[in-house]
Amino acid sequence: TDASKRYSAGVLKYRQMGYWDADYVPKDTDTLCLFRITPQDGVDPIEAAAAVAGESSTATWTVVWTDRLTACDSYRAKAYRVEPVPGRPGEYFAWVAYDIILFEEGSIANITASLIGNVFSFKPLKAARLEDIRMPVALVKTFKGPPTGLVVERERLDKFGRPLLGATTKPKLGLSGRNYGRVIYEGLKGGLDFMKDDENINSQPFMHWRDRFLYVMDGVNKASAATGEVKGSYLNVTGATMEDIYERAEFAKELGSVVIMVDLIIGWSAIQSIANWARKNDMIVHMHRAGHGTYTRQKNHGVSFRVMAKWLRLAGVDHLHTGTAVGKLEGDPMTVQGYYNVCRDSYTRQDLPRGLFFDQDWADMRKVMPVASGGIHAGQMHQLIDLFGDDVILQFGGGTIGHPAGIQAGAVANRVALECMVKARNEGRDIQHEGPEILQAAARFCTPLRQ
Ligand code: CAP
Ligand code: MG
Repeated sequence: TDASKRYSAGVLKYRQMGYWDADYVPKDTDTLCLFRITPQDGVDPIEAAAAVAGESSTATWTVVWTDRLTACDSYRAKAYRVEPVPGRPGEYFAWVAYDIILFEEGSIANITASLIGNVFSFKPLKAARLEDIRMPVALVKTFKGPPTGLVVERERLDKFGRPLLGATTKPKLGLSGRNYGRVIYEGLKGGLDFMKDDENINSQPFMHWRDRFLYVMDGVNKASAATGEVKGSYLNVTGATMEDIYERAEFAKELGSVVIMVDLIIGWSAIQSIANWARKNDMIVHMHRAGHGTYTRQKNHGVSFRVMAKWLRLAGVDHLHTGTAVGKLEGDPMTVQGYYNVCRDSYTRQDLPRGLFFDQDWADMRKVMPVASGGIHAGQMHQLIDLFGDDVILQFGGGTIGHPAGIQAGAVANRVALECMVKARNEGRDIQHEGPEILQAAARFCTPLRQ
């Protein structure tokens, strides 16, 4: 084929240039990456792995004179292991080690510019995916991590021993400020802990951001007063510029909100900046992973969400959408549980069935509260608690606002389903199997749940 002529051994020289070393023993201070690569037909997988190591560290396509002006050996990333992916002909796992000198301290932008900078459009590969990453403690400690973290968040909210409940306000777009505030009030009054702006609500003509914030906080304050519980609503501060984002965050603080929200699409540096702001202002940062599917969905190309979750924990988010495994959006249970581990562990252990290829020492970095969202409802409460335990926010948008008897009834149904399931679990019942029965029993005394 054309490809084999273009890329066969003798044309690619990365191996010869020193980017492959089968005897390399990774150092504790190295960053380790596992790439899934699909070389073009006729391209030697080891040469392809060496090319990934080369292009994601120091190399270009040929030897350059200026290499001799650097301590080039330690600056070269080393591909050190290549294995066929079981059951996936043409795909190979390639392990690559990067010396700590290659990365600026505390900068996800810098790490990503190297690791996912060029290699994903590199011609000798049909496809490439960054499956997992192990960052050394020495690098982890250059990041500040979540501004609040799940332990401190529970203390501030005074809520323990159960998952938290939320809901995304619907319809996504089009409500006026006053109608929007009404949804917030009803959801919180009915028993939810949080309401949430949707990913694409910013400052459109039908509701400018200041109106949204004012009416939302009015609803939050009235619901807190009515229930005696701390309540919040994730005010989406996503905007066109960092100045807009800061202005919106400052206003949220002025109105007494405990939480702000940003979308993943604002980018790594903006995320790290807003995390710094939140650390100084005692604010919880809710991360909506809008756009992640463009990186994460394809199994042979892109970046897995476990890698994104690791970078987001370092960058500094408190809540992170991590998938449901049972709702309307793709994700299989074991893989999704692996993402939850990345958010909540003190030390993440290698766990191949959950897609975790490396141990990751978090050096006591604060923990991220994972968020399950996307097409879930009270009828799945037993499955959600069984899969994810207590440290999770269960978010039902359509599953609250679509209740036949109204928004407040939807919230009541969710809170009652949650409380009865946690109680049953604490009494030692097997909720995975008895869940539907437990819900039916509670529904006899709770009209909204029955509906
Ligand atoms: C959910 C949602 C969330 C997605 C995000 C939506 O609404 O508001 O944005 O769940 O996905 O727009 O679909 P429903 P993820 O509760 O009504 O389904 O958490 O996977 O990032
Ligand atoms: Mg949404």
